[in-house]
Amino acid sequence: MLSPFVQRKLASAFYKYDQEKNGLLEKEDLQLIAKRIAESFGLKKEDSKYQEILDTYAKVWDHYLSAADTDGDGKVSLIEFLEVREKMPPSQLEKNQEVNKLMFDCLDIDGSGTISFKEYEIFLKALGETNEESIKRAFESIDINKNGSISRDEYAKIRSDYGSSEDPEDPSKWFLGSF
Ligand SMILES: [Ca+2]
Ligand SMILES: [Ca+2]
Ligand SMILES: [Ca+2]
Repeated sequence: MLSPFVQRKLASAFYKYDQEKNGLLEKEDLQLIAKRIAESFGLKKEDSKYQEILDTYAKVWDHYLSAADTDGDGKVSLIEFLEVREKMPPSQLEKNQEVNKLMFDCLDIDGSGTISFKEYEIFLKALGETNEESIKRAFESIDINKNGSISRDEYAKIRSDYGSSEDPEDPSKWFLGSF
C-alpha cells in the first residue's frame, strides 16, 4: 500500500498533467503539454523539433501511462494511476529508466545534455505553475550539486524520490512545483 504522503505526491502530479481538468489522463493531455512547451520555446509546427517534442510525449503515453489503463478505454483514472505504481514489477522499473531518458530529452530542448532553469521553467509553466518562487524551489531541489543545471542523474534521482520518499522534509517533493 502506498503511504498517504506518496499518494498525495502522485495525485498532485496526476492533476498537473490532466490539462483539460476532466479528472482523467489521456494521450491528449500529454499532447497539449507538448504543444505548450514547443510554443513557449518559439517553435513553429513546421520545425522538426516541434514534432520531436510531441513524439516524445506520445511515447511517454505509449510506453508508460497506457500500462495504467487497465480497462483499456484510453483514459487513466487516478485510481488506475496509483495502482500501477503500487504493483510496478521490476520490468516496469526498467521501463521507468527509459521514461526518465525520454522525459529528460524532452526537457532538454536545446540538446545541451543538461536542463537549464529556463527549460525547466517552461515545463512547469506548461503544467500550469504560475508561482515564480515554486519554480525556483523546484529547480533548486533538483539541482543537487548546485551548479545551475540539471543533469540526467539529478533528474532521475529526484523523479524517483518524488514517487517514493516518505520524508515530508525531502526537497524532492518540490519536483513539480507548488505542492
Ligand atoms: Ca484529462
Ligand atoms: Ca539544455
Ligand atoms: Ca546540477
